[in-house]
Amino acid sequence: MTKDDFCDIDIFMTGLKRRNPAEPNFHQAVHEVIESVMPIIRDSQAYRDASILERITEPDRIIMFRVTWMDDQGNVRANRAWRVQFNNSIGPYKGGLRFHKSVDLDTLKFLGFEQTFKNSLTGLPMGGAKGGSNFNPKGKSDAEIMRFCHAMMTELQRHIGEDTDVPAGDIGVGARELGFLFGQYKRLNNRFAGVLTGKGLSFGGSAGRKEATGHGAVYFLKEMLAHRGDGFDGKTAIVSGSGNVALYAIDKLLELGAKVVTASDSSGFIHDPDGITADKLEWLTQLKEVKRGRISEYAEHFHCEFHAGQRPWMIPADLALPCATQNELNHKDALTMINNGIQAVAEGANMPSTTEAVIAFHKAGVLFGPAKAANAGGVAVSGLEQSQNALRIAWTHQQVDEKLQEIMKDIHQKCVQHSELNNGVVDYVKGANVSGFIKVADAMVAYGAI
Ligand code: NDP
Ligand code: 2IT
Repeated sequence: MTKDDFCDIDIFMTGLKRRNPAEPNFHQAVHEVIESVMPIIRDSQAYRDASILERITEPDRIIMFRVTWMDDQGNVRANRAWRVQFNNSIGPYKGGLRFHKSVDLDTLKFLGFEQTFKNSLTGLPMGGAKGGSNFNPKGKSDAEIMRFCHAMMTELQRHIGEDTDVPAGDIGVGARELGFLFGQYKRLNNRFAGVLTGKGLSFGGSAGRKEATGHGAVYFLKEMLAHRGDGFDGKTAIVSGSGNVALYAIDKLLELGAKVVTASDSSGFIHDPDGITADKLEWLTQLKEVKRGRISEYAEHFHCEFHAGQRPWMIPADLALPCATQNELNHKDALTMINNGIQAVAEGANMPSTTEAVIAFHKAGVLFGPAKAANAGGVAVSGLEQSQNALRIAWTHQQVDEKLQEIMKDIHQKCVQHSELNNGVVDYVKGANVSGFIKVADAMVAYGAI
């Protein structure tokens, strides 16, 4: 293959698929970035000479290991875990850990690849990584979760460090899991250092980290709306998920004056046409964060509809925030939403919209905020947690929130600067990909062939 072949998207993708067979999520994530950045690769002799595309799509290293733990019945159980250290050109590896039965190498490679550009967009010195396990936390006792987390950290601890790789939470990994993970790191290493983010407030966590992804996604949506002279007043929103990202996205939407009519989990969604109020959200947060109950209980408690096995995209609304998981919003959903008059979509989850759905939104002139820009607030506040840990200080909630708002504004500005108009609407996908890519690629060029 010649260097010029790397400037042809189809030829490049054929090679990538051959090198990474049976990894459709990774292929999807790479394809979207390559489409956006190919014009600048064609224009840049330096990027071509450095084989940037070939290198930036290859993880620096992948660590795969067994996690052995004991369940409450005394059975010995084994799971598989990974840490994909994708790229540390602009800072120590940084990215979450996911515990879900669906986790495999494909999922973690797509997430690590996306994280590299998302972290770049934040403007903070963070490389890209992702990790996790196919451990299924559903139905497990606190003691089982603790034993699994301790066993996982027993191996992971040798691969992480505040200047090496700093994991955090993701699906199935929240405050409880991060506490167990950090406790085991500290026990094994006899060091209290910022090797994880999303920690509890009493042991080095940052104010505002818990809220940051959801709040940040709504701040990004606010910027997209403001850019065309619009706001939240009188708008209705549909949200998927009822985990960390969804709950705090709903919280900020309510604060800024939108009406939120849906939330979901893996069993279905609730439709509350009167709107989720602050009191109802408080109840839902308790249900999900403390009782670890099912979303259908909301419908029973507040007497509204529960749609089993369905996603909320059929409910008419002005705004949509997919905040559950990848590829949860497909082409058909997008067409339904467009027919129902959707105006803007902000991705709280990672890659929740399929490629065809994104194309449909663009064609219809819908404002579309892609994950790596819209949900970057979470990792941005993780970066601020690292800074506070390094300085051994703690900023107030207000200080962190002000910085988060500035960062989301800055990401929006970068997207506008690096995009082009698509149907008269800013192409945020292109803007985010190009802006995130350039910083990482320039660092890689500066290092030479390593
Ligand atoms: P949580 O585990 O807190 O919540 C996940 C939510 O999504 C739950 O409601 C869960 O339902 C639902 N869900 C998960 N998997 C599926 C599935 N396969 N089908 C349908 N519903 C599903 O995770 P987070 O809120 O932290 O993460 C949500 C998304 O946001 C993910 O894509 C994550 O990568 C992304 N993200 C998270 C960040 C963070 O800081 N936490 C930062 C940036 C992005 P159930 O409980 O029934 O499984
Ligand atoms: O997808 C993500 O950005 C996260 N799960 C958060 C990563 C982090 O390091 O805070």
